[in-house]
Amino acid sequence: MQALRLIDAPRCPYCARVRIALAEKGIPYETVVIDLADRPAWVFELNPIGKVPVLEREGWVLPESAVINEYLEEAFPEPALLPTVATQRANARLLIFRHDDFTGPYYALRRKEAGAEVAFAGELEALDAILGLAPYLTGSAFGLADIAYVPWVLRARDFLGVSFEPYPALVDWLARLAERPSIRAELEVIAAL
Ligand SMILES: N[C@@H](CCC(=O)N[C@@H](CS)C(=O)NCC(=O)O)C(=O)O
Repeated sequence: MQALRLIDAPRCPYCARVRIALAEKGIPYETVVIDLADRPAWVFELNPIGKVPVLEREGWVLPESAVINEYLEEAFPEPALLPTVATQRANARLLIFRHDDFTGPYYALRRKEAGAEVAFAGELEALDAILGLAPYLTGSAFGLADIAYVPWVLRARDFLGVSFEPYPALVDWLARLAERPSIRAELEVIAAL
């Protein structure tokens, strides 16, 4: 197989999405870690907006975590990270597409903006409601929607001091996810930050 290369930053939750998908699928890859505070100029040659993650495969370059993970799902279909039923696949994509609604309040909370705590609580409540109906965000199987959200949920818990007591289904989901080697590896990355 042609080697995959991930331009990565440990503290980046978008990079975490790709690390988790690669680990779930057991895809071998090389990592090039960059310092987000002092990004090398060549990152802008790969991605004009200078953001990571960036995936490279034999000179072909792909930025954007959600697009990278869709690519991985198509290029490496096993194990599947999207449901097989079209309506459920659409539900997964909708959650990923609307992820900015979740991260807006998350980053506002990180910046300690007024009202952010309440707004982020509303987002966690919404996730908790979904997870009250099924073990994973898009139903009975772990997949790309779970991967899209969990890096921020873990960082909110571990770095922003958010209490998860009001969200029992979310707590159970995190416990289920922590049994997966891909998530355990991320927990180690977070612990080392
Ligand atoms: N939409 C992008 C966002 C990636 C992103 O914002 N990455 C951050 C690190 S977590 C970054 O590279 N920031 C540098 C910058 O904003 O200039 C994705 O999903 O990959």
